[in-house]
Amino acid sequence: MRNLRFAMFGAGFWSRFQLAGWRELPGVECVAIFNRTLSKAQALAKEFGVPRTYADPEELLRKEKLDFVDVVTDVDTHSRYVKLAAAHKLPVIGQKPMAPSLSVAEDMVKTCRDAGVPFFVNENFRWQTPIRQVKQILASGVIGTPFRARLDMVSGFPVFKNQPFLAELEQFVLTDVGSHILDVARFYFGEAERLYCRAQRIHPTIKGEDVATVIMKMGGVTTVIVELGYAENALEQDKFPQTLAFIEGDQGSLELCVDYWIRVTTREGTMSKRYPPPRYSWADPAYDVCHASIVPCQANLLQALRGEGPAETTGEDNIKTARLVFASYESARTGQVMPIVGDQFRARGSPVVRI
Ligand code: 89Y
Repeated sequence: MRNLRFAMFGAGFWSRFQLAGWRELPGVECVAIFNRTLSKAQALAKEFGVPRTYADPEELLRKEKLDFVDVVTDVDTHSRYVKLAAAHKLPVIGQKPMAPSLSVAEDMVKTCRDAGVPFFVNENFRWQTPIRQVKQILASGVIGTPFRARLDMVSGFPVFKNQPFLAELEQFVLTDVGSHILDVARFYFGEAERLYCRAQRIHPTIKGEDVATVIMKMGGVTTVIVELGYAENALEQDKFPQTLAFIEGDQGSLELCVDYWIRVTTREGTMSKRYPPPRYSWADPAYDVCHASIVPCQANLLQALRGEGPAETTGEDNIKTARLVFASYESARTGQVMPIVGDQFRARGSPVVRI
């Protein structure tokens, strides 16, 4: 089996972990790194034994023989680099959130579709060990039809210390971690029909919102509440970066608790078991479950790149998550419920339904 050769675009916070994730997988190798600040690309290349670095993405694409490109840059540049890869007929993986607006995200998906180029999104939360286990339990039918669910990512973790660029985003929590949790909501409960969101800024010095609450009707039946928060207020237990869940079905209930415990309750009683993520030496222990999920996510994308099976997080699929993110902003701005109709949500001035 020939190694697939790729170039990584970007040498920031996530690049190191994604490169380490790729190294866990057989049959794939990074042959070049592009970064506008060349010294950052060089430092990363040295650490990971990547042979070549570039400060010009066009030069890289002209000189390297590649099978795909992995774009791990800031959100504002995703579109430019994804479209550049598409122009070179190269399959491309983009980072989440896909784009700074829905129209830009839709344009990226359309450009790749028109070019006949596969486009994937490195959306990894749904690949976390406990998140996948919950999916299996739901699919087993043991708790019956879920009628209500709460998914939480509420943390006191000093996220701006580790990822200072997050404090500069005009749109923060809904795009940063909201993209992940809304994607998990779709993974569990299907597509949303309508959505209401309230967003708040608690930190006085950051640009975007750090707290948001979204309520949706999903899959025709389930009321889903998503709670997001990086208020850095006093919490008895900080669970970063764990997603917690409480799901009520007509035959029982399920809880995804702190420290990866899953508790399933039916009329027979409660069963609990722990589903921790695998530990990788390269993962930052403060981000363990997130970093570990990079490996199965990239394994899934790699099998699709090899034509051996479908990818879950294609651009075509992830645009549905992006719609929920941007409908949330629209709802928070207008105070209105956003119907998510077919392929779009109805924006400004259209008829709305109040919950
Ligand atoms: O940037 C975010 C992500 O993708 O996962 C968690 C995070 O690091 C902070 O919200």
